[in-house]
Amino acid sequence: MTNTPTPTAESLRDKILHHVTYSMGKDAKHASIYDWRMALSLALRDRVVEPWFAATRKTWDQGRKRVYYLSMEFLSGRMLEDAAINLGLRATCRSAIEGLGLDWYEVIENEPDAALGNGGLGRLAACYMESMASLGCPGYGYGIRYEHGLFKQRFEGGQQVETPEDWLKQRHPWEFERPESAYEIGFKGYVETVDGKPHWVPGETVLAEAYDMPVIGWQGKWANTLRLWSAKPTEMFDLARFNHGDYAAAAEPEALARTLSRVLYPDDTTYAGKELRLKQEYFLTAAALQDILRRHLAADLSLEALPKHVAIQMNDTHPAIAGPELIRLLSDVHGMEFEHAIETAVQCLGYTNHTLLPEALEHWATYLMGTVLPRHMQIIEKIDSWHRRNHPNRPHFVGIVKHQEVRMGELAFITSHKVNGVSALHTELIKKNLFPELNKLHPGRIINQTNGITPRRWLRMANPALSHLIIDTIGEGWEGDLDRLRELEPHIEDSAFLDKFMAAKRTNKEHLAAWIAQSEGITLNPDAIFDIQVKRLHEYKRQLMNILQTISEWHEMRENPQADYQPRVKIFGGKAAPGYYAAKQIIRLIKDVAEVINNDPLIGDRLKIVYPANYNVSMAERLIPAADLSEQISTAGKEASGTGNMKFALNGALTIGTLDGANVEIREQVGAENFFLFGLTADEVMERRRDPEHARHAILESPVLQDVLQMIAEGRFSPDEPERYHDLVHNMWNSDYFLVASDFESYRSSQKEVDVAFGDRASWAKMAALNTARMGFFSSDRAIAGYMRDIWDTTSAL
Ligand code: 8GP
Repeated sequence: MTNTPTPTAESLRDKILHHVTYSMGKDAKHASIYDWRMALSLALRDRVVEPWFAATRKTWDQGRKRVYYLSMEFLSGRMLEDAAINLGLRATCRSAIEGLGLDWYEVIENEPDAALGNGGLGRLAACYMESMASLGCPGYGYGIRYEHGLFKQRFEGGQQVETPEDWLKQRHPWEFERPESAYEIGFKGYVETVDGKPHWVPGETVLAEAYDMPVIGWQGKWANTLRLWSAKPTEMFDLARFNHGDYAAAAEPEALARTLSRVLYPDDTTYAGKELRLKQEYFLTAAALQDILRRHLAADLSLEALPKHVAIQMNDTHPAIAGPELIRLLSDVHGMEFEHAIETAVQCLGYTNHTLLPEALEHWATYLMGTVLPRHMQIIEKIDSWHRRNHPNRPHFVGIVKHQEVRMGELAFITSHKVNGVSALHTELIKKNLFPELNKLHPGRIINQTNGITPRRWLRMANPALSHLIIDTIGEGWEGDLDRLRELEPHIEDSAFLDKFMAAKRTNKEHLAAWIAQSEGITLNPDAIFDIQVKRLHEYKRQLMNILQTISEWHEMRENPQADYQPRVKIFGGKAAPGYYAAKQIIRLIKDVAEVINNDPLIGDRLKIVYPANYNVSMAERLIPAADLSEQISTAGKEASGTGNMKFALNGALTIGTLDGANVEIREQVGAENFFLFGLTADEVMERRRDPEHARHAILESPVLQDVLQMIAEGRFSPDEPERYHDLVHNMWNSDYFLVASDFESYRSSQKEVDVAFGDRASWAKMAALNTARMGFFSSDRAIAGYMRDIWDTTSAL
């Protein structure tokens, strides 16, 4: 698509020098690493612009349908190396940088992560943007340009401390500011009737200004746009007040408006019900919809034809106000008949659900909705009556507004033509438990699209050692057609191949060990099992069960020091929501246990625990390729899908896991014999909870768990404050909602199987390599192809 010749290292070096001089305004002699990183990014960005324009032209020339992905979160991580990979220029960039006498890693690691997301849902949005570009699916991502992304995590005395993240302190080389693309967004006010029609008069307005980032697909064949909105005041500044010397008051309107895009809400899977959050959600959605309609109308297309040209995907319910807003724009602003506006909106919209946890389901008090968005509250009620009229036989409680609350899940469901879950199991649970009545009224509306991950970032970029082996073995091209990894299978019987597979893993483990030695001051044995659990801290993810099992292992080693143990390194990573006390206590416990075990002379390097601070996308890129064992141990029925589980298995880690989320499908793909399964199933979990004494019973049946809990309760890991974990232990005995006790023994014996299996390196190597070879299904290209076919009704423009 691009006419520019492929650069050589020399020509690229000249471009970098050009940008250091003219974009950064620095003499090469005095340029800092930051300047060089910026100059390289700008040189690469220059290469993206042409395919980006070409893709936009083609979309319009061919009258292509456009997909709009609305998400409050995009957890993109670093962009430089990813762009280099997709342009096929990583090696060229590296030699250009080294030709300038610079260290490649120092340059790429200078880039801050774009952490505009909390976890799974945000990272999925980033993978999906990359796959849409790779598949040539014309589309836009719409999000918020938060000034501060997810907080930075530090540990003080073993406790999590949060500090603000400030990725925009430096210039962001990948974005283009579009001051001309700005929309007024209203809040509050009242609804009046003008010429017999409702008319909303907002009481407050802010401007949403666009910042565009190109998203380049694999091999640079297509590029889409990620458009992030930044809030600006409609009037900059109150000059009259300024002239009266009231400087603080003069700046007030600006400060207030900017609050809207100031920070990402740091809660993962919890719902807070704060007015600012509702405003952020509307801010994103309203700006996106105005932009979508403007573009559509500018192409001389009728609003009747909107569903033919536009598909809008809502990433969870956060942008679910899109239904009422689109109906408002079509009917109040553009004069479409109300019911027809609803039907048009429904044909355009799709809704992806990412969690079943009751505490995560959004619902807004009607008084708040009515105050912040008075016209939308009316429209929501009209949608409800329309739906009731169309389904007179529905049970009385089915609807959007209930107990003076607007339930955003029901709203998103009713205003979408397709609702999807993110793994086979999760989709069944949505049908059965979350929307059983709506599912009966709308059979076929709920479908499954199992999540996926981009193999470009999560294998090609993050794991050069394994990628090179794969290329040497089956050639190039698997990055864009991940099912081709199956061609590795015949090599599984070849011991030379397996040796190389394990050598690649060993290289990654050594790199990780070197980084941990330097950052944490802990020496790791690269021959140990690298057993990793990285994800947000949540009780349902059961990091607690992992550390309890670790304590039991340690205790056993001390009791029986002569026995033969596989050395292990337990690595944890992840952030707890700032207000989530129980999760923070689990972090503290892990840290306290690490302190004791890592300094136990009887144990040496047979067991180590590390918990590096501030887990983020770039740390994941370091850890995952070095893992032998992937911990996916959530209470069955709670993890919608997981995507970390896919990244690990693709990189040749074996999974120890429950039958939850996508684990089920991963196990089917890689083979039950290459997966360490344990624990209750989702149905058994429901059953077990009926026993109010389940925790006590399970603990009484496990003397090992009793000992472990006793040690914690006695302050063995918190001698300075022996009662520190009394609440936690009390909760284990008396409530244990996530069934840690019930699954403990099964988990522990599965871990014993891991030890045995790891003892036979040749057979372990086979299992690990089979995991890589059989993970093709989990490419986000497959997932996006599914969305295009089943939800968006569109095809590739390539
Ligand atoms: C996550 C799910 O917990 C995870 O299982 C899934 O893989 C991922 O979404 C992508 O589908 N859910 C969230 O991240 C989530 O619900 N976050 C919102 C509350 C912010």
